[in-house]
Amino acid sequence: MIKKNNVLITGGAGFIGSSLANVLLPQNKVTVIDNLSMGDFNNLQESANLTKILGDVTDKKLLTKVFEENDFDYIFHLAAIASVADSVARPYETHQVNFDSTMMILEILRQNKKSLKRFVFSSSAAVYGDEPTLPKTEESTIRPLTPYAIDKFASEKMAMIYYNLYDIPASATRFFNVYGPNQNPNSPYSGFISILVNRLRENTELTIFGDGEQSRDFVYIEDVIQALLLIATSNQSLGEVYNVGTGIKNTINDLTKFAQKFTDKELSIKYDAARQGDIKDSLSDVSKLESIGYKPNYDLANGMKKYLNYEFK
Ligand code: UD2
Repeated sequence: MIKKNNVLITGGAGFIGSSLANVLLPQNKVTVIDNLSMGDFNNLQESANLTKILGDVTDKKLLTKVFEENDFDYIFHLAAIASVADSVARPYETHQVNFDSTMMILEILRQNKKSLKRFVFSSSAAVYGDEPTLPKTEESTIRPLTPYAIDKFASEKMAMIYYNLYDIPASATRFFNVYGPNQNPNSPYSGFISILVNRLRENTELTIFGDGEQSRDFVYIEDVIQALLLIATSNQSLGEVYNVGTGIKNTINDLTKFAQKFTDKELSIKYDAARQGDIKDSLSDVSKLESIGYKPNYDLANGMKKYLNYEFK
């Protein structure tokens, strides 16, 4: 567990960042940087331990100042433009956020890492692309198909190189499909589950792209926080990258049926053409993460029950 430390969370007002901040805040000083493109400072608990910075991770002047004024023990670099499709539409702009910001932070740390214990970079299962062998281990073929996936892969590799060459203590995660409270449903590229829950709440039409038989490894936010904390604190994880999932896959159709049954609501559903570049199936092998103590506590049914109870309380 991380206690009495100074922690920086980029993207700390977003879904994963704010969930992590809220777990760390009671016992740590937490600085959050966020440009509120998807995040919301209201996701964060009020706390004397919290410093909120409204700003962009591509702003070198701002980052330099933040690092001059603070001595961080842990850095979780979660800020990103997390939309694959957006990276296809705006490859250069997303590259600046998804790669250049990582490089900039690593470079600041190379010049003065102070008392840094760990830099954790958030990568994505997108790096595996459409290579069909399942489940994905960290050694599986990497076949990035979009600027997003390339930037994530390049960032995680760069972090590992900064560990090997310059002794910056770095680790990386490859998130599968994360879901839970405070995930913003308002972008067309928001996570499917956040959109589904929003449609149930507002009683509006849900669009399923493709036949709905595509499957994903959906991992509940609490298990993701467990993984982030383990990766940040384990000695074994230095210079290593980890899949973060559950090792179980579910289809979009099954998930939709489950959510309707659980909430006793019937949705109007429109089936539309599959999204360009959509992956048919995605599934993680989490044995590497398990080797440092990870034990997912939520399968999809339990995670959805908790999430839906929270949303419909
Ligand atoms: C997830 C990540 C993405 C990247 C990728 C790696 C999220 C939000 N996105 O993309 O950042 O890491 O994995 O492979 O976690 N869908 C619908 N209707 C909707 C929205 C989505 O049918 O309104 C479908 C979508 O076409 C896809 C599935 O639901 O087949 C899951 O979509 P997603 O956007 O939640 O996540 P994914 O796997 O495309």
